[in-house]
Amino acid sequence: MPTDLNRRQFLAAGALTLAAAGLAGCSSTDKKTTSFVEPGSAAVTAAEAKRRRTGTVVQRALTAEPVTLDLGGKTAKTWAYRGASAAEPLRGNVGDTLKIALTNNLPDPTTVHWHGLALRNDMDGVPNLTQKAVQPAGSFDYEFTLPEPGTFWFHPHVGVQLDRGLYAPLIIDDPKEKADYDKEWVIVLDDWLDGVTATPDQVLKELGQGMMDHGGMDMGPMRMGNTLMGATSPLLGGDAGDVYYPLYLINGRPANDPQTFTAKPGERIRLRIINAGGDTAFCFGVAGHTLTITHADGFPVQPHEAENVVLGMGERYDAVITAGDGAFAVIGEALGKQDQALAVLRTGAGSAPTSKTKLPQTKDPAAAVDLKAADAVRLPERAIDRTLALELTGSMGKYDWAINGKRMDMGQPMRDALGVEAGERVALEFKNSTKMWHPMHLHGHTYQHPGGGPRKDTSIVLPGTTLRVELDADNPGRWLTHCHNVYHGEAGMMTTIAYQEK
Ligand SMILES: [Cu+2]
Repeated sequence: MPTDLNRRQFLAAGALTLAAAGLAGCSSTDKKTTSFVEPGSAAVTAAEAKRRRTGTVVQRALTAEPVTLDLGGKTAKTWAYRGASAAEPLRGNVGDTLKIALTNNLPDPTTVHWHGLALRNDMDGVPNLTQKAVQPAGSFDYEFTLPEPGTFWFHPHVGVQLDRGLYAPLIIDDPKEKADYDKEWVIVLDDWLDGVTATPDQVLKELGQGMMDHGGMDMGPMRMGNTLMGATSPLLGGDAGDVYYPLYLINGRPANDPQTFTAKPGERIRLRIINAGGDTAFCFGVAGHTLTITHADGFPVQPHEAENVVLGMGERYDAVITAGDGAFAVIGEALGKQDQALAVLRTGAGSAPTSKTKLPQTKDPAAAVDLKAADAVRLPERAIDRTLALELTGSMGKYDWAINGKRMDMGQPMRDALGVEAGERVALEFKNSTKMWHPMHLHGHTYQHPGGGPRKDTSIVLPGTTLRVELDADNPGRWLTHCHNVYHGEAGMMTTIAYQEK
């Protein structure tokens, strides 16, 4: 019988051997051990130096702090950013240097992750992977080149802080782009509970206790504490979400105190729609208007007309509408949850829509599968050098969400990673073996959907399906890929893709 100490040593040695064998299995080199590029390495600096730069510096201060909000008469104590919000986006031109002085006035550590940006790895904002978390009363200077134009956003990458008020859009303009519209509005959809019914940490605790499988029940959503049972949507292949939210917001405003956007009839308006929710997919539309979808996750697509579009958490779509005459409901229907976020488009007389105004129920709202990348951003055809299998596993009952059966602990330094080499064409195969949909997100890259589909960084993977996407490994570093359901991610549905040192 080994002693405890010997047994621990034995197990540790076994784990190392397994990790090394796993890496050797997907490496084309004959190296016995593989080390990964460090976030602060010369390779990361060299990749940054290759980005086109304008020389302009956009400098802003951002303070994460406790605040009290008035949400349509409900008082909510929450955490938010001073210096940016849904109503006050950060904005710069492609090639500008963004310089953000973050101050942490929260009682907990935090970071800022710049969602969707192929930025330098050491500015990606992932604690224990690309930087140390910023401690209470501490600060951190983010500084990086804005790599691509488009609709992006940012949020913390610590715990479930994202489900508080800590998020805002980041809009990157291309001065050379022809503006084929008269007005532009940013529309941030969110599901809200913090300071109203619970904190996100309390919700995570409740979810962690597990829920009954309610497969087959069709009684509509039923609230149990801060969780929901039976919130289903055929658009999401069944279970739509598991968290009860008392409010749904557009640009921080609830349905009983909606924001009113004004325009003239006939004006063309570009909408930049962002789902900043924690556990809610939205079906978005403007009553009486057709959306012409022009961008997915910041990147241009061949224009596609639809009544509505579905956004999983972390996804963005840009769409152009031609304003009608009157007052119209701008709606984000919270799929499966029998509630909605509301704003108002007003161009003339007419009574304002209320929270009871419904979107026309289209059979077939648009989603990524309906879109094709614009020619300018389509990846050139190339043979695949490496395929990474990412099996999504876990269940509501055990709340053991994982990738390839491993639950990642964000509180620990990186122990292993799926390796890639710079210069490779890599295929990612997200195979959803769970009974629930997952909005999967990759940091630092924009992959392409199959068949010339859209370039994206966040994609809905329906239960029982496999989504295979391709990317060029051209941004060295250590990058997370994870479920953007903030509760699934924090429970462990995350893993790391890391560049091997050459
Ligand atoms: Cu998930």
